[in-house]
Amino acid sequence: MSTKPVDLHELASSAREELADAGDEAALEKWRIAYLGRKGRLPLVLRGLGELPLEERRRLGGEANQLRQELESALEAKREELKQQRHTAAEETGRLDVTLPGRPKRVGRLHPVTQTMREMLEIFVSMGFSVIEGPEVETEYYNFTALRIPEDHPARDMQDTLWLEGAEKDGAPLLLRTHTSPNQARFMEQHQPPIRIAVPGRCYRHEATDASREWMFTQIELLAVDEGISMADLKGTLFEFAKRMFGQERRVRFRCDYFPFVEPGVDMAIDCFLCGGDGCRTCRGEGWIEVLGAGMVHPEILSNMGYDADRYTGFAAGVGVERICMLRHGIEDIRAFYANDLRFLEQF
Ligand code: FA5
Repeated sequence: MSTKPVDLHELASSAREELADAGDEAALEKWRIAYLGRKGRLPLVLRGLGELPLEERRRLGGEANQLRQELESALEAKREELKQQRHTAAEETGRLDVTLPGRPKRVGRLHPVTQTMREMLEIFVSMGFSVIEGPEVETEYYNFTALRIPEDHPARDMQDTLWLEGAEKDGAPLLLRTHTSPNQARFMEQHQPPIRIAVPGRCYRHEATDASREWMFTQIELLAVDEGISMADLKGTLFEFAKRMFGQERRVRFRCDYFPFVEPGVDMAIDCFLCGGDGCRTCRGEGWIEVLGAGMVHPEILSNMGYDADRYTGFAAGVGVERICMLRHGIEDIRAFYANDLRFLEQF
């Protein structure tokens, strides 16, 4: 049987020539159908290979495939070239090519800590707390003194402070608040019981950072003052919060803790999501992650605010929002929140 000799060289050079001459999208399509389409010249060659002797088939098959790749890339390049020409022409004549697809806009989203903060506030609001805010640049008085933390008291060292150099108010130095607790005094000075407030906001400490500590973090302060408020209200509120946030199965731990502005004081921790309580880097080997400090408002503070401390009692708490967000989503390192890596942030 005789087979018609296949002249790939002739095919290649006429394909290249015709492609170079194609001046618009329609000509390109015509060329594509003629050379690469299902019934095009090159596929025809490839289909005809079966009739050739093995050696010839191998050699020609390789060359034809190579040519196909070359022509496909040349087609793409030509398409791009024509597109560029259209752009330039449109720019020159001032016409807008409305047939070009637009560039998609990146859609923004809320930071995971903001999302968690809003979820937490929703829970507290549903329990009757109102949301208020206070300043991030604070006076020494509200951040420490009004909270029974006098100058030179070691409790000031518990929260390493970032002072604002050269800034002062009424002769007193200013600082970046180390916690949201200054809002307890700020609010009580201006209002009478009953009080139920939740105060979200950024706090700053001169900390050595690690997997669970940042130098900038977020807290929500809770304050409830009324007649007959007891430790049972404090525990009830915080347990209910933990259950709504994490579900029934999560374990919660209360321990005695010391804060000069409460008596008694406690801290609340939740079992580590990562190691389940065995101890790991994220929980610093403890098996628990501390999420908040709390306690019964010290009677001396209530009196200083002009309240009758025999009639009114109250509880306060300061919850760390990043820690709640970490527990919620299984985030191992707090530093990921503010490293500005979109690959991390876009997951939420
Ligand atoms: C306080 O800040 C007290 N103001 C809390 C308080 C309020 C106690 C009202 C009593 C009554 P503490 O320093 O423990 O306490 O911080 C409270 C929570 O804030 C911690 O449990 C933690 O969740 C979070 N937190 C504290 N420091 C950091 C930090 N460096 N990075 C991330 N979160 C932190």
